[in-house]
Amino acid sequence: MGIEEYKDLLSSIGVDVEKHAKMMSAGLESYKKQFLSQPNRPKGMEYFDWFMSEIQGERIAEINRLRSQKKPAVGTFCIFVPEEIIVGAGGACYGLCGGSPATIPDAESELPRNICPLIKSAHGFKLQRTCAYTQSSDFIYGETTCEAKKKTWEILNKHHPVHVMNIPHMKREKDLKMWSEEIREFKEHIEEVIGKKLTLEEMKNGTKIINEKRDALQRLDALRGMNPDVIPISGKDGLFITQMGFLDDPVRYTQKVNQLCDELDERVKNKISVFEKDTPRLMVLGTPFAPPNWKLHTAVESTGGAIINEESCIGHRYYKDNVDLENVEDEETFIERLMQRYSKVDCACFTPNTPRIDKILKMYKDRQVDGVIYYTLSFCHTYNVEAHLVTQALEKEGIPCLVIESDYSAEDIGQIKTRVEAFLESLAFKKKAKKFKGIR
Ligand code: BJ8
Repeated sequence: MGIEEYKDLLSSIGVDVEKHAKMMSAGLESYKKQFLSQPNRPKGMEYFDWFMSEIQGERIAEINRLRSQKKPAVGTFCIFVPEEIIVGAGGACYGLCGGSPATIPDAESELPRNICPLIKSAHGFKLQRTCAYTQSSDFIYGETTCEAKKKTWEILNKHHPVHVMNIPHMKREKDLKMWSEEIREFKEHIEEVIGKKLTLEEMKNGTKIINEKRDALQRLDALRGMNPDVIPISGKDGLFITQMGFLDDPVRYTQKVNQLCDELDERVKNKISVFEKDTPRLMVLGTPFAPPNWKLHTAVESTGGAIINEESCIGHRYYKDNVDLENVEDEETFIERLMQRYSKVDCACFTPNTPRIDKILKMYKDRQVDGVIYYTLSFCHTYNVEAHLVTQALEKEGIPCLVIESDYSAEDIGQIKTRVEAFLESLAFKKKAKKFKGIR
């Protein structure tokens, strides 16, 4: 079905249907150009292509059907949201639109120009009423990870209900205790929305669903990057699948990711790669890629490189840890386990954040990568400042790194491509030299 068929639904939830249709057709066009033209895509991508066509249609209808049964719908811009509780309540937890430059001019009527584009884009979507996910949500989950987000919630709350969770910036015992309390409060907020108490079994069931989804993404991650001679899927498709994991129904999504992984498994066995032999293998580190932010991946993969992993919140940081449900017999222990899992997230909002650096070095070695790109959104102070510590550690290990700071505009695409090209040339040169010396 096309978006046209959902016009009545979209207008009933307050979407500006005309503007929304224009935006969607531009988005679908850009998707077609950047994704469908790739050679030798796995057959399993057909589902994700279909999902893209229904992203603001059938999926929105599904979410609104849940809401009509008094199930919660929660939108978020951050992976600290305890989605296990929402899914346990039978509801939907999803990422909100925040990756397009088209809504930024509107946002700048209320927000300063010099803050991160993700926040401005997201705020603009609400002001324009062009994100059907925002319009479908009972509330937006906000957190206190960075200054710009924290203050934006106060303004956004005037247009849409926001529940703010206080995320500590250190991980001392007293901080973790507070974190558990915040999770408990979040659970109570969900109970208010649905008008009933949640049982431990329901929450454990939601956790199993999300653990399985993260398992499937870990499997995809390994298939993308752990076989040095084969890259069975493009980085762009890998990123897109991960992005869709923040929107799709988690049970269906897990099944589709696993199906695709079966196909990739075969490709690895048969050495079917989507890139030519010796294409430089790159890992991307840093801030999240909210759809339709495909700028860096398109620049790299159209210039002769392959991205095999994203050390990002739309990536490895999201799925690397699961919630341990072993011997969880009461709510207290359950909340504690959720907190333990979430406190392993190594967002740059924490100080110190050294486990992130150790993890990056390990990921680099495990995946036999040729180089890394440290990507940060403009004006993201935490990731921008942390770049210094990360690049210093990389340098010490002799790991080639390119730092790119960018926003959502198309203005710097040429410049990014030129810098990536030069970086890839130097990597190709190093690769040849290593081969000559007989080292991989
Ligand atoms: S856990 S990375 S999703 S906060 S909004 S911090 S880019 S200036 S998104 Fe994030 Fe959660 Fe951390 Fe991940 Fe910077 Fe922009 Fe802030 Fe951002």
